[in-house]
Amino acid sequence: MLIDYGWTDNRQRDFDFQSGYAPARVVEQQRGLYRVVAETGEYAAHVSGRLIYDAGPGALPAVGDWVALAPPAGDGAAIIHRVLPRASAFQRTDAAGKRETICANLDIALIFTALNGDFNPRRVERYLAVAREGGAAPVVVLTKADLCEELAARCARMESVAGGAPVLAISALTGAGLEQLAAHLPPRKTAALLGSSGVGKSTLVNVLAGAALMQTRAISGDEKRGRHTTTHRELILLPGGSLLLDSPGLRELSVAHAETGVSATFADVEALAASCRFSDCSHGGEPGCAITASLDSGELDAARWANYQKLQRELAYEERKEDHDAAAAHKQKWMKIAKGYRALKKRRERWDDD
Ligand SMILES: Nc1nc2c(ncn2[C@@H]2O[C@H](COP(=O)(O)OP(=O)(O)O)[C@@H](O)[C@H]2O)c(=O)[nH]1
Ligand SMILES: [Mg+2]
Ligand SMILES: [Zn+2]
Repeated sequence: MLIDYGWTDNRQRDFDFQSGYAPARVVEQQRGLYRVVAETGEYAAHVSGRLIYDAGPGALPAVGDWVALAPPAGDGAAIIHRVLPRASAFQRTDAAGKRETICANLDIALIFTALNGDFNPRRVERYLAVAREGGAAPVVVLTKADLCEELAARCARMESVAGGAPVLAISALTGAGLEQLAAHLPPRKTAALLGSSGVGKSTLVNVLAGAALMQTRAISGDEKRGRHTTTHRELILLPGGSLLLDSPGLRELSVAHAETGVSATFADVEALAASCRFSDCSHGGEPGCAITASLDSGELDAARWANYQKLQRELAYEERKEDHDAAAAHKQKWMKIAKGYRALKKRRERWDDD
């Protein structure tokens, strides 16, 4: 059972069975409540108080995590005592500035974008950066091929930004491309589904699963409305043996910390920039600027260059913000210490006076 969920010989060898805990994988999370799959079955689970107390930033369990579990005694919930080392993870910073893991142990990131409407290579570049940062191998999935009349041109445009990641066109409606997609989803490997709402992620999950597992957006006037969802689950074991992760949190991934991912996604642009005559070239028309030359010749797409600059600005903004936050926290800490010291000194003076 656990092998179906991606448990490997290496993990088996490294797991501390002496601890009395059992290995399990998190398949769903809703706030503090988890569902996990262990060798002996599926359980509702809580995180132990000790783990909550000890957990560093992003260290609490997330969907896809392997954990050390105390199975339930009687009808109670199981308890998660430890999170096993992650092979990869998608994280974000919440509104309060705290790091949070959205999902873990992903092998593949399926990056969805629809072939109709607002077909947008810039958004895909963003997702490519996030996927690479998270340690998952990206596969670009172009959906709703049945609604697209310029399939070959759009595929070629995507390929030009994908940096070697496979690009596949599919239709959940006609079944086109599904076999090619299945070839990228090997058994026991976990693939996260990235992409804006409405591009057809849940529809694809249902088609691949052969069941209405995920709620899909109802078309207005659809008489079938209200009967789609049977079970909600974020990590889904497909009949073909691969695992798909369709978590709501994945919609909120930002490029904020994805410095390495951005570099990998724009390796061509960074190589060009490195070949400018001046090492501090601002690419604003200096002599010997390789970027300007490539933009002029059309070798570098202006929109791609603009997106690279935009993502760099976002990274820089995030860095400055964090420096600012860290400086503020540092100052506050010292002010508190200084205040405590002054209060202590005052009390001492009073004692001295007595
Ligand atoms: N024509 C067409 N429509 C699709 C296809 N896949 C999904 N849709 C429709 O797109 C809408 C959004 O799909 P959904 O799976 O809910 O998107 P999600 O938000 O990414 O999960 C629904 O109305 C689907 O019926 C497709 O391959 N072709
Ligand atoms: Mg959906
Ligand atoms: Zn330059």
